[in-house]
Amino acid sequence: MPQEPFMMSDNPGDDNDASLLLDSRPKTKRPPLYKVLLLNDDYTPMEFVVLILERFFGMTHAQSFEIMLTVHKKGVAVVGVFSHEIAETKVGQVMDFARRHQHPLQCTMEREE
Ligand code: TYC
Repeated sequence: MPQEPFMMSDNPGDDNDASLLLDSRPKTKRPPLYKVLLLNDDYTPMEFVVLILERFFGMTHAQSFEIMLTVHKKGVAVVGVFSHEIAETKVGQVMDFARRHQHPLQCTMEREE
């Protein structure tokens, strides 16, 4: 049976699709950010938590001590906000370091709203 000649304009999503001309919103959606959380426990030494915050989160000794005390008193604190990949790396570094020193310290990540 006879075929219509192929026309570029038959393709949906091609340049003369009216919806493309009307939809002029710039696509500026940023990737989600992730909070890294440190959890309290009864066994990990305070100095060890301070060392972790200095080593992996670039905090001063004073900042580290303050955040460590917040976790100790409140049970949990956000210790940083990062891209998914960086947050995963930080959680991995903390969990490895704690495990190697046989401390039960827990570190997790959570998507920021
Ligand atoms: N609660 C612990 C103690 O009394 C100290 C501690 C602080 C542990 C923060 C974990 O994320 C933590 N030795």
